Amino acid sequence: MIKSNLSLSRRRMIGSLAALSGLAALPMPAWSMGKMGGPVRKGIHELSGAKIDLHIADGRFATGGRSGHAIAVNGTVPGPLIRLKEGEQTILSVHNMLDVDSSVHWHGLLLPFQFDGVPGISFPGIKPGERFDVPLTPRQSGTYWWHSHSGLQEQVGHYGPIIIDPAGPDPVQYDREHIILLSEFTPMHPHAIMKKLKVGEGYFSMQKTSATDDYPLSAEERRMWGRMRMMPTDIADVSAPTYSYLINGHGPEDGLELPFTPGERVRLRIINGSAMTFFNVRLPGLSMTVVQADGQNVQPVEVDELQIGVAETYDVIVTPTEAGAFAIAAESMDRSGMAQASLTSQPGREAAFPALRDPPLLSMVDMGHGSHGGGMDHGSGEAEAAEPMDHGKMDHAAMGHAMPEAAPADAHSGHDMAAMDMSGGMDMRDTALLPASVKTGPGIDMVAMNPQDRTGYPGLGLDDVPHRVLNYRLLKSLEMDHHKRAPDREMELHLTGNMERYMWSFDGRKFSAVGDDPIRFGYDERVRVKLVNDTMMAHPIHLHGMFFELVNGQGHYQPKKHTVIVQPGSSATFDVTTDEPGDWAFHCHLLYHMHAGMMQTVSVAFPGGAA
Ligand SMILES: [Cu+2]
Repeated sequence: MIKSNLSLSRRRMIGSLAALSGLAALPMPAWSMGKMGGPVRKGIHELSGAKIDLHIADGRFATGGRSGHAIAVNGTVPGPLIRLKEGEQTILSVHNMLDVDSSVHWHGLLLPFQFDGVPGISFPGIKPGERFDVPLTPRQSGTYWWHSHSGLQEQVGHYGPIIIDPAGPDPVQYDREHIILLSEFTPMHPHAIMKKLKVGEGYFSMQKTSATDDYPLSAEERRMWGRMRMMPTDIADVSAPTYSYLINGHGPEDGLELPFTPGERVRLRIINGSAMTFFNVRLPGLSMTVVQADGQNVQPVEVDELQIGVAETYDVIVTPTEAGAFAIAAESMDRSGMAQASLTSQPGREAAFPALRDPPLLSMVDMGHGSHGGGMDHGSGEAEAAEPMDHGKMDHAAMGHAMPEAAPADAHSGHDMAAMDMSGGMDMRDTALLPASVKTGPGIDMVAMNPQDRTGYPGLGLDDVPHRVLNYRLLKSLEMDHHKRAPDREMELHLTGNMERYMWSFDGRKFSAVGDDPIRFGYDERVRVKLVNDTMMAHPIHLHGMFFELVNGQGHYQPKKHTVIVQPGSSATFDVTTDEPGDWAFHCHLLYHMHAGMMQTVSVAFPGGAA
């Protein structure tokens, strides 16, 4: 679907660059100015048609006894659902009624780069009181979303869903649909959060280990983590004591109900629009059939739970046959809180929500000591994802000795810890292991010793649950890619950081638009990009403007994605055809990581231009 109109629209797009730029930043009429500081409504109002107006303004948001400043779009958090049809043109007219610059990025949409909405990379931003028009003819379909790319506005409500209905019949059959837009609310100002993160990485962590807690760690394991000045509970930078987790703007106390009629196939369009939170999504008593990932149709795969990284989307089908109320439970990955709603056949009947499960622990595999199979093979049964780029570096013997499924959680850390200790200590920061392209310095406090592909890992804490969980290797594109090209070249990019100083970067280089040295691609190159995560956190890495295909062992059925989670201390690899010219953002979608510098510009040459 994406391929069909590509060359035509690209030519049209380039030809009309100059004409279109005249639409940008027209002054707004005086009557539409002024602050909308009133209470923010919750929920999702649908907009469609040839012209869609979005008004960005200040407001006050409240849920569960918490209230504070928010940025609402058209008066709601989330902002409106933008519902479009593939092939039908619309104009998205963005009005900035804030007293600071703003922007809208259309996450996952294919469009000319100057409308992609990233200040400093694709356009200058929208000044207070000004308007920015985006002409868009969708050349794709599926579930997407939009959000601010200015400062930290995304944290405070500036986001909303996008659905593009296909021009032809939808391969996904459903009787009813609901958007499940996951996000967070906090009354704390996002700049205060950023400041606290810089002061001390663990400021927000309420799950510290200590000698007296009841985590299943031995004294020796505690000493080991202590010597490394790290904590196996360092999972989320910001958690439930700070955040209320929301579904469609509703906190747990708001009792959001989503209706169904027994026997219906209900399509849930799950969007992780949060700033910092990975969620484990499940509906106890119902299985979920995953039919789409990041807006791209996949072959149906039935699971009981899935982990969704920040900025990812999954469409799932559930078919409740009995009347009643089912819990839609989206537990934060660190299990400090839950976003929840009831899928109910009777108004007023709330579901019974599951209790929060015990917090998971990081293991040595998360530190890049990939000598253990933990998580390598769960779910797929395939020993090796994925045509690794460099066979010489792969530890095949180790990979063959993968942990059996459902190994007890403490076996991971326990076994590895012992092995580590016997080796007589270790260098957690052996920069000799890094390629020359990585800049070493205080911005790097860890180097993965033996990073392995962990696309078969279902996500932290989900490798030992007693039911079926999604992982990337289970994703197969619905349609075969007949024209799959072998990569022309390969590149390796390291995700780097210093947890204590809250420094985050690509290849040890903090992003700054001023001194930017972009990643350059020629026009229509085919590049294999290996992302190596030298940190202990999972990073959801998002490429603007183009889909990439995840190298997950599915050959001609590699799933297309716009965001890939790179698990701690491991690697993930994608292939991309660089056929969308212009400057695009490429960054970690954890908002405060991006803000700290985990970002780069990807510059794709125009046809006939130099790389
Ligand atoms: Cu990150």
